[in-house]
Amino acid sequence: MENKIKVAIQKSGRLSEDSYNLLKSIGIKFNRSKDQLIAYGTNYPIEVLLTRDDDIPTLVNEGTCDIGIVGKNVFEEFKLESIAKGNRLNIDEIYKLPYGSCRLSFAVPEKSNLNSLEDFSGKKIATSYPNIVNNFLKENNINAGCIEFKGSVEIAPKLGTCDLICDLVSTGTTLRANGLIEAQTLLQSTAEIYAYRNISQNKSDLVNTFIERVNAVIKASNARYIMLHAPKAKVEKIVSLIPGSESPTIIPLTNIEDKVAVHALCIEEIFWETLEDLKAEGATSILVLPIEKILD
Ligand code: PRT
Ligand code: ZN
Repeated sequence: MENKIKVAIQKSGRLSEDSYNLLKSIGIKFNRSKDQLIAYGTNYPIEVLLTRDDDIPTLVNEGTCDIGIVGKNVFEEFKLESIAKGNRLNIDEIYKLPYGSCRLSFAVPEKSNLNSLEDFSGKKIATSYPNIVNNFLKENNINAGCIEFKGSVEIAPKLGTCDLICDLVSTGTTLRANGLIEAQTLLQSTAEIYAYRNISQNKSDLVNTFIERVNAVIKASNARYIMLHAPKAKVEKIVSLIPGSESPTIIPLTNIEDKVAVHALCIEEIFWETLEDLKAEGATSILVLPIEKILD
């Protein structure tokens, strides 16, 4: 049996660069195939398939790939379509990533009188996510029709094809440019790691190591190591101001009787205001260092 994991990521699009960088950040080095569609790990038993994002859930669900990185929006649509068709789901969501964030929302023309969900009854909704939308309408007892669009959903109301749309929104600029107002949100999405449910034992160890490494890098990305000198009388107060720190190390200082060094790992971001508060309590020589990896 092949002792190598296969990972599918988006070839070119909004998630490509972040996904490729994530693989590099966990220490994997690659050689690309001649056609550039597969990248072979040179120092980890891994093959990375570069593909359209829409194909990723199917590749993982069928076990062609062991892991896939794709937006939750794409996965949810695949899941609901599979359920509607009575197809078996062999794919699990295993890790939420901090990129690709967007939301799937209804949007209505500025000059419409569609003010609440109830007003959508009897209307036509253009979307690339018919299964998510139909499921939402059903759950909310709204009787509206869906028209499937593969792209450029935002122009559909102007063309008179629909009354409102349901599409991904990030900054909201595209909606505004098309005279649309965001209404109800159906789904919050980010890129996520999905895995094949029936992974063989020899591969599952490799997948676990892969996820542990991802977790180590992602946890570290917000974390900081803080070092400072604190007056002995103020140690308790100063430690209480350090955000998300677990049991800081207190070290005596050579030749300085009334101060100690405090070292702490902070798993939360440290803002300037916190540093200013620490200083106000008497902390000196404050150093904040980035962290590359955290293994628990
Ligand atoms: O070619 P392939 O099929 O692989 O790519 P694609 O064209 O289907 O997808 P792509 O690369 O556009 O997006 C990949 C994934 O990025 C999506 O499935 C989401 O999970 C995520 N993502 C994050 C977004 C956005 N933000 C986003 N803003 N995907 C699309 N958009 C579009 C949206 O559809 C709308 O047209 O951007 C426009 C809105 O953006 P704002 O900033 O104007 O609101
Ligand atoms: Zn796509």
